[in-house]
Amino acid sequence: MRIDILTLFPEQVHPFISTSIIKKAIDKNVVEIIIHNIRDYSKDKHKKVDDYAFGGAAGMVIKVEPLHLCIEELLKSYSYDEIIYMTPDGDSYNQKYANSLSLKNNLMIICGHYKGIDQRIRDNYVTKEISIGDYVLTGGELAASVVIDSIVRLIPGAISDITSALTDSFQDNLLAPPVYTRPEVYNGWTVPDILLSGNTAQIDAWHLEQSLEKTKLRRPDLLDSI
Ligand code: 6GU
Repeated sequence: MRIDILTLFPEQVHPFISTSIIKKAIDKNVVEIIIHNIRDYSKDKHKKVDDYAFGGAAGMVIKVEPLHLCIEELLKSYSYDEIIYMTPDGDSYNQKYANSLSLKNNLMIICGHYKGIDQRIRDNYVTKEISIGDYVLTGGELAASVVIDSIVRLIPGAISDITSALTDSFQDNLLAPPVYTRPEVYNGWTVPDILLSGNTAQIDAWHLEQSLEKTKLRRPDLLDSI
């Protein structure tokens, strides 16, 4: 997979792709992530990339030209399965969405700032608009990083234990059951006997029961969609 990120703040995304699973996936050529600074495409002599909103709305808007030039430059060399704009007024992001994006080859992700980007970019290029939750972040960079993390870990080869990704919370619309590791007793605190029994059928049943119980308590809305 190739992911192109368009941002005014490359330094916010950079540390994220230089560590952990994402870094390993890049090193293993499972994914290629290229960050583009929108400001490099400004024709303005002061490299200005934002301007006042027409109609007098409060806040600055990212101008159409630098985004247009940056996108067109990339389109000369690549075609994209999706051109994604990160925005709090986008569609809600969830595991199902992550699963579907993880199957794509080329993604472009545009990060907004201030009051957002000129609508004409959204109308003419963007194919998906994503929000990661009902709160407002300063910019799309953190949200893009969240989306990239959730996608890359699903690509075969990115994490060594694929069953680990498949048994995550949400993968079956259930929250994950509790987990324990050695020692069996610590500070007088014990591990449920069933997990030490070696009876895999009973252990699977226990996991499912715990998942259902937790989901019923914390996220009953998830059970409606099963
Ligand atoms: Cl994608 N961007 C911003 N700026 N804020 C958000 C968001 C995105 N998703 C939730 N809040």
